[in-house]
Amino acid sequence: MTTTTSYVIALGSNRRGRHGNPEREIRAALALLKPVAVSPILATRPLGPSRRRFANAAAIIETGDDPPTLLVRLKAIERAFGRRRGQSWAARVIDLDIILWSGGAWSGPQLTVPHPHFRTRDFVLTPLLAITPGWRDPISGLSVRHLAARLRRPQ
Ligand code: PH2
Ligand code: MG
Ligand code: MG
Repeated sequence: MTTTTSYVIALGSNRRGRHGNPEREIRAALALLKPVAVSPILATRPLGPSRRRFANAAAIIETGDDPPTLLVRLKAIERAFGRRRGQSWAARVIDLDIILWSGGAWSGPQLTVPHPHFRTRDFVLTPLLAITPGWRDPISGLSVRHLAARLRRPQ
């Protein structure tokens, strides 16, 4: 028997690669991930030191992989797209982050799920809102819809 697990993946790019501009890089990565749901691809302002605008999207995938196994696969795709390691906030051809999974919370040496910062990142929550508004963050107990509304509320 194989058990299927659902994952929410965030995709980001702010550098051209062999597939073309950031939007094309996202489309090429989506083709490999074979998602069951995909958000629109948005142009977003960079958070952090990189000056180039990003293309961002989110997707739901279903797989038998556990989180560390999926992470290895995502990193292999990042490498194949020409991503260099070790410069975590530099411009990148593709960034594939595990945001949520159907198994609740996961913590290991390389990986924490839910993604520790997704609750405060508009470029993650806005695409998520398009595909999984009702998905509940297992840590805060709040839905994606609620987290997005909270982030947008004026302070
Ligand atoms: N990713 C980062 C840092 N800043 N800004 C935007 N708009 N989109 C991203 O995907 C992004 C970012 C680190 O992973
Ligand atoms: Mg990443
Ligand atoms: Mg990232």
